[in-house]
Amino acid sequence: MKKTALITGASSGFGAACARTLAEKGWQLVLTARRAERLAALQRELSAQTPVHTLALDVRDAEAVAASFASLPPEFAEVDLLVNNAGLALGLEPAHEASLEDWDTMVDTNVKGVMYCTRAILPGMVARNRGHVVNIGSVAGSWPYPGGNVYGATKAFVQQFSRNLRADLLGTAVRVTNIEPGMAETEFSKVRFKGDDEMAGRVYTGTEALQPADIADIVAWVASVPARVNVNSVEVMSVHQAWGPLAVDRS
Ligand code: NDP
Ligand code: 8X3
Repeated sequence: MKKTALITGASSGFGAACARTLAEKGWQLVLTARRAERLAALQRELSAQTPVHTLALDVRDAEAVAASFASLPPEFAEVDLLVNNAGLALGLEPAHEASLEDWDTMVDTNVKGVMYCTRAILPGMVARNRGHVVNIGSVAGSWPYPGGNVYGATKAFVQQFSRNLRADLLGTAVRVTNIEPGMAETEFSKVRFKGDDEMAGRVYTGTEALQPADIADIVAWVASVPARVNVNSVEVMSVHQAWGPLAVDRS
């Protein structure tokens, strides 16, 4: 019988790539995001390969997350792999100029969405003593940069939440991994710059960023290692990205 992966944010970027890679590796899929038409297109693409169930869902809606995960069709109800991928950055302004509304949206999606999805799926995993939660964190959760303020802080939450989950799950076979990518070419920058394609394009111009399939391969790998192995975290950057020096004000 096929194992079931539930992917949030499957309508684009890493999430869609995870769907394609996991389908190839023999997983059946529950694909969720807000844009139902994108999920339907992905379902049409993949359903010859593997069973796919789609769920239009906003991860910020605690009740909708709990209700829709509790009423998955029986053949998809036992989730073996939860990929908490839905997330976003909004804006790159310094903290004193940033929009509070953007900050709320990032906290609601990247922090609370991950909490809601995990809390809904985890009891079944523990009861079955089987399962894996893969969170998509970011290098921004460990390394500060100007304008990263709340986005980076939400990913620091994801990092520590992942570790604390594993602490709670000791004694079970349920695994937790935090994947921490650097710059990757998805719709991330288009969302961050609110539809400004030129600004978004500039992020990736003249360099070679990570591609969605690179992250999907890592998700598939951490899920495929022997059951005794828990990959706690994977930090990954393009070879064209590295850390900068500490900043000093000499004005
Ligand atoms: P994309 O913008 O391409 O994809 C983001 C996905 O998240 C979309 O499928 C979107 O679906 C979904 N999403 C956003 N808000 C919600 C919501 N409220 N409810 C449900 N789904 C939502 O970006 P990426 O693929 O790059 O982003 C995926 C994850 O990777 C994010 O958590 C991001 O922070 C993280 N990340 C990205 C990096 C990058 O450089 N690209 C690097 C490090 C981490 P829809 O709009 O249809 O709801
Ligand atoms: C996305 C990577 O560096 O834009 O999490 O924050 S970065």
